Amino acid sequence: MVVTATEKVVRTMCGMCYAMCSIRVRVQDGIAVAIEGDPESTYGGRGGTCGKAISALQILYDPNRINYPVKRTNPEKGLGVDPKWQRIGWDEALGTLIEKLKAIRKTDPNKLLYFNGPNNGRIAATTVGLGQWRQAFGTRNWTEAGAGLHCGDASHLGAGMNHAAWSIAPDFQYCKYLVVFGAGKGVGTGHSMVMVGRTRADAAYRGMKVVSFDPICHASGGKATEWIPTLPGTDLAITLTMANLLVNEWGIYDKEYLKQKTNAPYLIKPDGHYLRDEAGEPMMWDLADNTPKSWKVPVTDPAMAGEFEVRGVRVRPAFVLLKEHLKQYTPEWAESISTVPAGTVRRVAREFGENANIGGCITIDGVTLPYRPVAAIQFRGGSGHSNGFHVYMSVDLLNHLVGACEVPGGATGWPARSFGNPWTGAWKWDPIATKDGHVTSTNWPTWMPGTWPHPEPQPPKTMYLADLFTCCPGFSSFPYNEQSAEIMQKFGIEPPEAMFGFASNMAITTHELENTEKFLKSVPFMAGSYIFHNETTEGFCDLVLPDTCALETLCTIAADMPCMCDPVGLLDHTFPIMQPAVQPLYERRAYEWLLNELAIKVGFNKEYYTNLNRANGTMYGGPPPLDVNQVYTWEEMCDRFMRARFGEEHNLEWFKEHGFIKWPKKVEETYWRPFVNVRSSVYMEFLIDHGREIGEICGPKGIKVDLKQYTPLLGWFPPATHREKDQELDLFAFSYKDVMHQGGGTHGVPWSAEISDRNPWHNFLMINRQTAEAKGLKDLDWVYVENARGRKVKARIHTMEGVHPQCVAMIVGAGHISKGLPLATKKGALFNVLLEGDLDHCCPISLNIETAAKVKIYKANESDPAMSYKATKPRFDLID
Ligand SMILES: Nc1nc2c(c(=O)[nH]1)N[C@H]1C(S)=C(S)[C@@H](COP(=O)(O)OP(=O)(O)OC[C@H]3O[C@@H](n4cnc5c(=O)[nH]c(N)nc54)[C@H](O)[C@@H]3O)O[C@H]1N2
Ligand SMILES: Nc1nc2c(c(=O)[nH]1)N[C@H]1C(S)=C(S)[C@@H](COP(=O)(O)OP(=O)(O)OC[C@H]3O[C@@H](n4cnc5c(=O)[nH]c(N)nc54)[C@H](O)[C@@H]3O)O[C@H]1N2
Ligand code: SF4
Ligand SMILES: [Mo]
Repeated sequence: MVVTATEKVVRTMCGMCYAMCSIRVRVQDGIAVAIEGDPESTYGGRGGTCGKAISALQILYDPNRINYPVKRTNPEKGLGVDPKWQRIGWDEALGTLIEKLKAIRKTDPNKLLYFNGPNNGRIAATTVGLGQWRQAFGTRNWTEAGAGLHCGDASHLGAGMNHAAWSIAPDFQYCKYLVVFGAGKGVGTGHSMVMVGRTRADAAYRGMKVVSFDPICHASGGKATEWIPTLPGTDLAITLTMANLLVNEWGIYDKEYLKQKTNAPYLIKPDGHYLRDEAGEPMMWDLADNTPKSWKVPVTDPAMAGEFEVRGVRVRPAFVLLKEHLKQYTPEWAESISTVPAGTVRRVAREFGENANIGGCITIDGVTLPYRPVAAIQFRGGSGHSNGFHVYMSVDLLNHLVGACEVPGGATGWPARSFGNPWTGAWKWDPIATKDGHVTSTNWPTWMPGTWPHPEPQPPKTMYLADLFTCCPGFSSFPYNEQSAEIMQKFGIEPPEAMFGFASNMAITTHELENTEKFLKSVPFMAGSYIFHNETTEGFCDLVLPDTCALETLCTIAADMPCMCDPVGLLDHTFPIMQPAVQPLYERRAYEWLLNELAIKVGFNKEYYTNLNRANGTMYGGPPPLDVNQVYTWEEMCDRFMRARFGEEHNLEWFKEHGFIKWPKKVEETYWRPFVNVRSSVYMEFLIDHGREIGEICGPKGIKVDLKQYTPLLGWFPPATHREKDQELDLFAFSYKDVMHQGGGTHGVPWSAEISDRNPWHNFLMINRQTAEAKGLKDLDWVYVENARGRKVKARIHTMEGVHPQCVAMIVGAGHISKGLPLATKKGALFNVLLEGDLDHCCPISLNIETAAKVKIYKANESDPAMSYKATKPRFDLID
């Protein structure tokens, strides 16, 4: 970056997505004029950024930004209703909010439904708000718009259980063969995006092969060596078949890994439960002396085959059951479900197994490690379905079968292990063994204390039902969906009196709009901090506060959710801060500041500071940063956080100058699996009891849950799209994300909007050319896409070869109707209208909703309404 004498460079973090890469901002006479990646920081593209980062300049100076607090003067609420905003002062805005919060906290704090979105690149504000602030206020109710329920419920659950991590990525530094089931890792989306992209590009140059199963040849398929078109929600059929071929036909599996690092040798009784010793610990059969032993004592040679009798009970290792169970999943059967030719499934399975190099080793920095250069990964595309948990676990089963977990070249959860920084030892966490020898994390960012075990299901008290469906990491389509009010009423869960939070557009990002609208209209008071108006603020907020954007924000703990943005593989540990490139314009005030201000004024700052001192993992080396009997400014808190983590000399001033701090990662941190005595699950014993308990809680209330999926062995469960009864619905509709957009937050940014105007991937319905022709449709025709309930959206088609002939697809986040986003309105279509959110349409284990829909399409006129989001047809029960 060339800088003149009158200019300065500010080192900070990009806030355009949750990867939050290190950037440098050039500031001329107090005006931010250019952005580039920070070449010295490992946190990001080492100089590069993605296209979105640059457009942050336009967000900073956008004339449509919210610059002053406003209040609603129109008592009517609803999508598309004019709120008739009236500008007010901060004193009045804060006064109203403080009074409301005080009253609720005094009577019943659970009547506050706290909300936020994770998509804004303000991760600390998200986690602190949802975690420490909400807890200190005292409400057990929160919601995160479409987050989790579209993308991460199944993935984070599975990655937590099996990798003590939020997500998994291939170890691109050593991987040779990667199979992707619906993820854009390193090609446009996902965690640590640009950093992963950089290492993936190097791997491609080195010759790594990537096979992408995907219904469309967009970024994931387009950047792969091989794109294999498949139907949405059917990855499970392919992965189960690959597993069957590996273990039953070819015997390609890492027996030593399975014995030592998974529950494959645990002995299973005829009722499906573990055989346990007197202390309740699961047991294995030691072939060395032919005796059953608890996992807690050394077992020299755990049996992986055979049948044994212990205390009069016939038991078999879980691996025997798994092997037998998988036999039913043949390539021909997988083809009948997914349309992927049997020979292709067979070939990919074989290539995966052969590249796994089972038994091979590599020495890195003097440490010899197993070398398994293959990985199978997925994210929202794969597991965003009503069979999501089984999808995640069966994709990951492939990694476990060949021993490719947290070893060079394999699938690595990030960041499951950190030894702490060399100065103070802070920033430290570990994967450790807990109940039944299964792995858990000492740094887990959800409501659960760790990644395992999952609490017993309870009659729910929370609006989002994660205390009933306790595997759900905490985000669900409750209380927005059609069944919510009924279920809440049956369990005596009181509706909220107020909603407060920031940066979420839940009115349109959750699922179909009809029931979300109904719920949001029923909430008496809603206040939020935003940078732009959107469908949620205009339709439902009574009070909107002007937030700063990332370029105006100070937050030294912005990198506190390492699972979203930390350096992957062996790349250096790096901790950057977010700091203002320019002072906040107009009357914008940072949400981080607002949280502190409200805690002080409402009177729970002591609880808030206590929670902040605890934080996740061992974030602090010495004494906690905050004296809970003091009152601090946000700036003082930012300074204290840094000194407590990185030593007195690394105070706020030091970080303002340097932007980030880094230190080398050790081989044993990244490739921790061989060094830690923990096990992952290839057999889910706990699901038997969870299923029974959920049935006992829900059955008497007349609430139907698809309990068949509560089974310890991974199996094929057709997603809702495959259970749809209406034969007229001949196409699968699904959505994808694109590197140029972040959720629905960027479609109104001028540069991004201009690209979208020229790029068919952004505003069109993508359809296979032959399919369109067979329906008498041609490029640029207008059509309605309609789901089983008669909800429909109008879209313009773009025909191409690179989409499965039985599918249509749209970008997510387009089709805005908000007045506050003039460049985004009337562009593209709002895909979510087509998604139902009820229990029929969600994974009964993780609560991930079904993100694909069976639809029909038919010709429309350009002048027809953009959508008709209310159901015209009754609800059918899809659970049998
Ligand atoms: N640029 C950008 N980056 C982002 C985001 C963004 O909006 N834009 N959002 C962030 C968030 S919140 C998330 S959750 C992540 C999401 O990150 P990803 O999950 O990586 O991204 P998606 O594009 O949602 O889905 C990945 C792929 O799955 C495919 N797909 C859809 N259904 C199926 C299916 O059933 N099977 C298979 N095999 N493939 C399927 C899609 O076509 C797409 O190519 O990205 C994060 N990063
Ligand atoms: N239509 C649609 N539906 C989706 C998705 C999608 O991309 N589009 N993705 C699915 C997934 S995977 C997820 S995680 C969820 C996401 O659900 P949401 O979080 O509701 O997604 P966004 O549409 O990105 O909305 C984010 C809002 O935050 C605002 N914002 C951005 N930066 C800041 C900031 O610094 N401060 C404040 N106060 N506001 C800010 C944006 O202007 C935008 O209004 O939605 C799910 N559903
Ligand atoms: S990946 Fe995300 S954080 Fe990184 S440069 Fe792009 S938008 Fe910014
Ligand atoms: Mo997401």
